[in-house]
Amino acid sequence: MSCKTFFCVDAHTCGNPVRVVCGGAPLLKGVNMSEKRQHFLKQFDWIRRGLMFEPRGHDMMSGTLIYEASSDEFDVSILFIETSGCLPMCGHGTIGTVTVLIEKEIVTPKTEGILRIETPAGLVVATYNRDEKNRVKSVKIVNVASFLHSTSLEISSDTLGTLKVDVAFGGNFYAIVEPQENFSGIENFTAGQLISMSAQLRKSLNERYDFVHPLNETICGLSHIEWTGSVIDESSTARNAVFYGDKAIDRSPCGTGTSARMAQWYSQGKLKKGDTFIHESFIGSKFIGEIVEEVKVGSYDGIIPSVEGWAKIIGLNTITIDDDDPYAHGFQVI
Ligand code: PYC
Repeated sequence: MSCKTFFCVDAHTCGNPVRVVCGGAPLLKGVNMSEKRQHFLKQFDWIRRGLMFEPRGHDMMSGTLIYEASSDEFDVSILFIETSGCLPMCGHGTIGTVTVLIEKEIVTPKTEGILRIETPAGLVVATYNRDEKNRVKSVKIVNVASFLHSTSLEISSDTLGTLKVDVAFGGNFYAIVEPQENFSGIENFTAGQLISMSAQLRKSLNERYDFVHPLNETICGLSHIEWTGSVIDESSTARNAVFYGDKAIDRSPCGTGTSARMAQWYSQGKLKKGDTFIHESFIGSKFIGEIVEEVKVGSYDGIIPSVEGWAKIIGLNTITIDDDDPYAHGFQVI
């Protein structure tokens, strides 16, 4: 019998959960986080399932495991875990993790105010500022290169009929569903309705098309559906509802989804370097995006986006996964 203990700080970023595992993560083999992610997926995915799924987590649960930086280039390394899997990159997860690492003094950055983070998808530079109580007020991440992968892919939705979607990469691949003849926009749907239509759409898109990162073939497959629609607050630029896992709608505006949407708008000529992009979530919380740089990603014209948001710590959580428990490795009710 074995019982493994994980020391976590639970937080949320603009409403979406981030469980930061500060102690108990397994040692991983690999020269970088991309290789370590492969090792984790092969041997330790039970940790992700145990910490993310019920009874220790829930359908929306998302988190990170913290590792020592693998080179002097970085202050810290992060592995993302979620109900949907082990993501190459997660924006809300990074914003929440930076807040935890700084407020709880788990990592001391080489330069105050800047945290250089190694993620499986590459370097992400976070800048943060504090309030008068020394709490982290906001975190801005300069994300990995993002690009529009494909446009106007036709796909059949069991519920809505034929849809046309663009697919963009912002750290994960997103199918972006904009209002069109058969989809009137997220404001006309409940979260439950969006969830009920998403899994089939994702499966059909993955069966019909290939989505592979041009510079890292371990980053492949369409994992998220980004439904879009009208803003709640007129000062916002756009609004989305990102579906992930099997039953989740992101409560935050989704950092990698925001990056993907900015890359799409950039390619369509609707957004240029230096422009601000205020993105609303399904619940109305906001991220502020900006195009920092224009770059090439393989043969794609892409961008380096930044995404700014806030997070709050909500508690300390010591979690055990005991082999004796029939639900040690978690379960999901779908
Ligand atoms: O913020 O990048 C993000 C994210 C990915 C999945 C859920 N949130």
